[in-house]
Amino acid sequence: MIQILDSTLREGEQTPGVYFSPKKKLVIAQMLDWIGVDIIEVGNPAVDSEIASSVKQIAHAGLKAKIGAHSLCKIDHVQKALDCGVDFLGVFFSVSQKRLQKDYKICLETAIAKIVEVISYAKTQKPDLLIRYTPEDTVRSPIENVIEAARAAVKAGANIISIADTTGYTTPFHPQRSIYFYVKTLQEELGNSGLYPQIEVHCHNDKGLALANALDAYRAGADIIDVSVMGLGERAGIVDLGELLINLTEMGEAGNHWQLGYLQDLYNFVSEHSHISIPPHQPITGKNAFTHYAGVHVKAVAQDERLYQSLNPQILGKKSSLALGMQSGYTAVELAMKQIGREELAENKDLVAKILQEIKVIAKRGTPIDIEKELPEIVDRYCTNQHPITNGICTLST
Ligand code: HCA
Ligand code: CU
Repeated sequence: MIQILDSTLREGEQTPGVYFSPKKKLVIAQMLDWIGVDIIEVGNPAVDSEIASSVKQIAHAGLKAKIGAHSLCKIDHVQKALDCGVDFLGVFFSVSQKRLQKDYKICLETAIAKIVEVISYAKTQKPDLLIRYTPEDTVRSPIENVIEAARAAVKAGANIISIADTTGYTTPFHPQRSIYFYVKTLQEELGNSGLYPQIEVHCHNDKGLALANALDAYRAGADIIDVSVMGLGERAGIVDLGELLINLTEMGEAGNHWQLGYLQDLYNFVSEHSHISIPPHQPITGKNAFTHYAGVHVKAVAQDERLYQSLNPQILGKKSSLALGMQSGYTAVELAMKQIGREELAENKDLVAKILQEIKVIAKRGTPIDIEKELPEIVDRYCTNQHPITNGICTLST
């Protein structure tokens, strides 16, 4: 069964300007746990003592999810992570030719010796620790280097090898540049050595392909997929949690054990505290994700929502809704009037037509019309006993 690793608190906090206090981090972790993610990556305890105490607090909060720390390939970083009592440790170190030469200034053998030393240390200190090794920028590194480093890491005690598309380089269907190719090749090459680690994927969204690549990895048989709330992360971020879960759910994955009803609250919380708003047209959690607007749509949806919806909003604890504006038709106004409790007036065809005209004029201001607030005011303007259209049937005017 596919597992989800949420990295909102680690990768997500690498979004410029984003900071979650330890209290907020705990709330986010709790909500992720209710949703049912398998691993929560909280951060690198060596970066800051506040992050360390947060990792420790969440690791001891009694959550079902495994709690993880991120770590550079350094013994002192690993030790700080271990001191927090985590269940999971992610160690990353690139084996790309360029990185080895230009940044680290070491050869592959030295790099592998370092990776082995650090992983063996962690495994010895805590044998039941789940250890992930990530050859950072995996997909732009020579595949031979990746295989060699992965083999050594697994032999040293790594349980998981993560394929990191650190720069959003991969493309589905490309023969060598797809994450599918990397998952299959690693599984095969490691399998040939009698090694069967779990394969994780970490897909960045630089070309808008993070979700597509994650699904490509799923198709190839990856075991773990990294996500974050709102896809937060470095540059264009990573895979969006809600989008991935809905896609996997729709494919019948994981026996629907995710509690998708908590997604909206989690997104609202993260949006509020990251000061990054959710775009209205964001799938699943955007304000308009289940809102119908143009006349033809609303008329059809009034008969059967599925005519313009492939997803059932109820699985997210949501309902579909209606918007009013320039594109609206008669049915939308009628339905909106019923929604605000003016059923009796909704039967007055002349009145509905007049209100529709007025709505089309208001729409020219170019911002959404609030049905609950603005429509009653519009209706009330017609609601006087003297008004020729509503005379005698308007019950609410005083
Ligand atoms: C980073 C890079 C990383 C690491 C992923 C991992 C990436 O540290 O910000 O450790 O599995 O995209 O390669 O997020
Ligand atoms: Cu990343």
